[in-house]
Amino acid sequence: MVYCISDIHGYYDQFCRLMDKIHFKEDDRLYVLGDMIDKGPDSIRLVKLLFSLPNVFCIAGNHEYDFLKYYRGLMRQTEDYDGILERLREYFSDGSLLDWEIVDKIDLLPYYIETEDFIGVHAGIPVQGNRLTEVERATCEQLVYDRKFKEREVMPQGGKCVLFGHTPVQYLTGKDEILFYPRRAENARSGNIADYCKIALDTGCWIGGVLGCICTDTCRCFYVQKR
Ligand SMILES: [Mn+2]
Repeated sequence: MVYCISDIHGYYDQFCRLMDKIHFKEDDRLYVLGDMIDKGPDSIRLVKLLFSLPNVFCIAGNHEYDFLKYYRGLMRQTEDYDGILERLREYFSDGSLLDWEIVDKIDLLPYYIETEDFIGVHAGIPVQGNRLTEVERATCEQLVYDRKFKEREVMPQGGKCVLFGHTPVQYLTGKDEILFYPRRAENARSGNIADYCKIALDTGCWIGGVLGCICTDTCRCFYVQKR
């Protein structure tokens, strides 16, 4: 099975409980749509786990992007690499776990993923009217900070379903659950991802304590609550 999640924000324990709940195993795949770090207690512990699993594919969100901006700023100031690593460790509540390998892996994250069934981005893809622009031509900033894509009236027709995070669904509907945008009203409960133009995945685990993921093969959603 293929799963997708976003905005885990350092909630390592909750993420592990969610993976237990879906019985995530070696022949499954998980796509993580950015904002793995910041806010929660275990950012580095979480990315170390994600980067160590061959069937987990991560992209960058605005929190990884902002971290990389800070990192590049330090690199311009000094060649004292031990000092830079020290400063980077102070960036995270569990920063003592940070090493150069993790910094390099964050630096190498892509900014979107595309499968046979969907496109995954952190915040959104620029649209012209109700047409998606080509995701490979968007800038990293557009993909991680987009403010327009989440809006209800943006219903891109044609092309693959777009999965995105970044804005807690609570801010859109008041509910901590994954939000589906069907292409046509009669498809409102479809189990086929092609029947949706976009799906919002950020359940806002750092606000309401709910972390969710979707199985993109069935459009079933799974949730765990903060303990
Ligand atoms: Mn974000």
